[in-house]
Amino acid sequence: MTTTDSPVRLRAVSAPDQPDVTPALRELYRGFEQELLVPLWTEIGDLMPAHPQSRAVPHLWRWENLLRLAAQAGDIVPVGRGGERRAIALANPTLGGRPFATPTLWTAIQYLMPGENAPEHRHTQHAFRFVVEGSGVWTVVGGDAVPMNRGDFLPQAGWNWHAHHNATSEPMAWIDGLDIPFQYVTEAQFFEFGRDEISDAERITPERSRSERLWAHPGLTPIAVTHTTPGSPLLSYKWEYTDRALSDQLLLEKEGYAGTVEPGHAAVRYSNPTDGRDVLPTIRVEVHRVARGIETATVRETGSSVYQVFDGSGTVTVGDHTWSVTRGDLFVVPSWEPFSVRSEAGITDSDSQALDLFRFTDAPVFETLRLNRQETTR
Ligand code: 1HN
Repeated sequence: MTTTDSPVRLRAVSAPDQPDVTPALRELYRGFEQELLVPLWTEIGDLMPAHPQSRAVPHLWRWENLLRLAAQAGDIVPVGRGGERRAIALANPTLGGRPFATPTLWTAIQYLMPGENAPEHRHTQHAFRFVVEGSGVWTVVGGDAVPMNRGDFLPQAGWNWHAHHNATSEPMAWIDGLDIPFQYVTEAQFFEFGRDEISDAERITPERSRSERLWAHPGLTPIAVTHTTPGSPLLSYKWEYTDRALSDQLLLEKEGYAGTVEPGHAAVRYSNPTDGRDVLPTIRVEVHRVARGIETATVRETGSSVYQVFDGSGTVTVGDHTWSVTRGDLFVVPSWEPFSVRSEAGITDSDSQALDLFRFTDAPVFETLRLNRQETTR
């Protein structure tokens, strides 16, 4: 390789912490370029920052815009083999136009028209669906048809066969979260096409999936069932349970008992019923309820998050950005950016509408690698 072809480009610069720029130094640098060598004294800053400096930036996507564009795509773009899904990903403005919401997390709005089927496939990427509004689609995971309704959270660990079908006369939208950007770095991904059509026996519309009938009984594990694949065997966490867990935390707080994160701020994490750990190996998922008029502490953490407003409205501050947010809006909190929330104050005392935030993060990866750090800054 000649020096001019080398991807290594070294510039001799005059700086207090750099060697004097002499003909000998220039020749040394050409030698490094030719041998594909990079000396530490020209590179260290950005590789070992004193604190995390995310390549991503805080950003907000408005649900009304996503929904409008997804509906347009519904009219124009067919769903089928090839693209596989009518999923439209959020691209963080500083990640080079790639469909990455954060350096580790993918987020998309997916849209399925009446009667449509998204064909079966499987991949090593861990995924979930969350429904902010609408119903009528069943996702079929390993032959188990799982209904999707407002507030339901559907984890979908890697390597499970899955397809979706809209059994109604209305289009439906939801969000998908996956660890695609993280797995892209690992270079350990696999993907396989399944059948083009699921069987009639699977194109059913039960109110509860088989997985829920087996696993969705609090504190009760079926004795004869061993679950060995990664992630949760429970394929849907219905909103009714999430809602009750959050409202009970706030009621208990009023009665003088512990349980909330801080006054007026209830939160739950979706867990795997077989071991109590995160629902997916690489993704943690939580729902936070911030009571009317409450402002949370400002927290920063290593690792990134994506939030979707499930209900209510308020103001969120991420680093230097402050946004008013309302139902469906999505925003990103990059690593180590300070984050706080203020829910809208009630107009009357009887106004009970809290701000409900759905959140997912890459925390399980950071905890496994012992890279998790958290700081309350105010
Ligand atoms: C996928 O399989 C789904 O199954 C959604 O709904 C989004 C984005 C990239 C690759 C596969 C789904 C996806 C995806």
